[in-house]
Amino acid sequence: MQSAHLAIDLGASSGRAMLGLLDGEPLQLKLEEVHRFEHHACTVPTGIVWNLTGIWRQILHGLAAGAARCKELGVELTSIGVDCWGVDFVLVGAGGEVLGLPHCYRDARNEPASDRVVERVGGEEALYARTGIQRMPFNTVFQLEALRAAEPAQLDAASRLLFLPDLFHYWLSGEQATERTIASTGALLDVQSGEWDLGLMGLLDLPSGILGPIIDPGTQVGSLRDALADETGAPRGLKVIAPASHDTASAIAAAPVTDAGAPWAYLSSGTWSLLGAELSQPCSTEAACRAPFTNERGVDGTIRFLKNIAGLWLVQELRREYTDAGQDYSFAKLVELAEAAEPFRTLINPNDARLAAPGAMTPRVAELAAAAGQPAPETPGQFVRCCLESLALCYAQTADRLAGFTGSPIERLHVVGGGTQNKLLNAMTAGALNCQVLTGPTEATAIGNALVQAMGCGAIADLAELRQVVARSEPVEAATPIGAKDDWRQARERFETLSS
Ligand code: LFR
Repeated sequence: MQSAHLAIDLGASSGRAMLGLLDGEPLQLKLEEVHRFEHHACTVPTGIVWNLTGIWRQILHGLAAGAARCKELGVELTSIGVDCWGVDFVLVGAGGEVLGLPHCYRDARNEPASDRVVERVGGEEALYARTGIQRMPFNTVFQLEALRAAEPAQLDAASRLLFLPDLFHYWLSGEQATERTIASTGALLDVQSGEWDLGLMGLLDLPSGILGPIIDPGTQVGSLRDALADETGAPRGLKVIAPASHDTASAIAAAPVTDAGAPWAYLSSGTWSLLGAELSQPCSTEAACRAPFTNERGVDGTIRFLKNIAGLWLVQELRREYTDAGQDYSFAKLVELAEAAEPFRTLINPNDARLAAPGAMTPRVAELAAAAGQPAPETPGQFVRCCLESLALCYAQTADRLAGFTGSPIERLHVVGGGTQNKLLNAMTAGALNCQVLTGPTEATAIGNALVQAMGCGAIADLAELRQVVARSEPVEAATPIGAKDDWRQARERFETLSS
């Protein structure tokens, strides 16, 4: 065995510990799930917060399970690294103490804060020109303003801002560092240099001293604290290596691209759908701001030029609403009902801001449909079909806009992540887009996480080799389109009248 890497992959409602075993000549990766858990954002009087110590406990369970599995296999655990959703953070004091619970990015307090920040910096385009980040109300720069308004004492006491994966790396190793891909989600970096935009902090009267050293993905943060090694049975001195700590960056790193020459795009599909291209230089023009596309940082100095699309969040919230009402549909059942429902009955703009907050989804979807003069969905199948078709059309629209920036039509879309299990959505995506749609790996985030750790250990040279390993290790399927080309064309014309 060449090496064994434990990828802790945190999603917005669940987390997993995945053991990545790297072996063979040429190298191949075998991935095993050793621990999985659910977690829930909690509503408290001050907003929606994450269950920080609950997640931490589960990370330790994952570490113990990974260590035990390695012993069983007779291999040495080489490293551990954490990836997580973007933008959310904690402030810590001089003694390393966490000053308050991290707020969930869907907290309503961010919206008005984002207006105040945009006004202060002279408009949305001025902010974009500096940071190259798509305006989303939850960007860390807006969350900091919301925090300043609601909990100013925290900012006064803060000595460091840590994004959630940075915090877990700190708790694992005792060392504080900020990883670049996760930092880039916050709209706090200078788009050109990839370093903190200290001028922006000044402009917003935010203390720039809370921004610490930035490290690149694959950098060792430190070694596992002895007390944790003893508690979990993990080897003493285990390397704690920052992967691409932003989950989307890890997922895109694991796109199984072997001929990078042909124009390809990616769709990281899960709670969110992130569709874009990999660029070598940022693109922060006014047109990119309007599109809008974001310039997040990726592995090996790449730029993730992508758009945030609502994603399977819509279906997850529908499901939660039905469950709360006593109708217990599995995700697979909802997709099956959608498949049987009438095509193209109702289309919505999946990115409408009214759909972003947690809560009952059916009234909001019905409201959007009514406003657009369309029949409101009535059955679960109709609601889910409406969401999936609207997502596929939004993917097609975004791919076309993307081609306008990259200068050549997309020939191939790599769909990666948990959303690839939704075969109906894959088929709709292939129907709506005019290019080849390849799906897999499903576990892209954990694979990217583990392999960037391997890069950090010197087992893999660079991103190109990393992707060769993925392509060798994981099956990739071509999606078969559903629906007639003409129907998709007409639906797309309808969709264009709805979306911004
Ligand atoms: C996906 C993701 C997106 C980010 C959103 C909020 O899980 O990380 O990339 O925009 O969550 O953090």
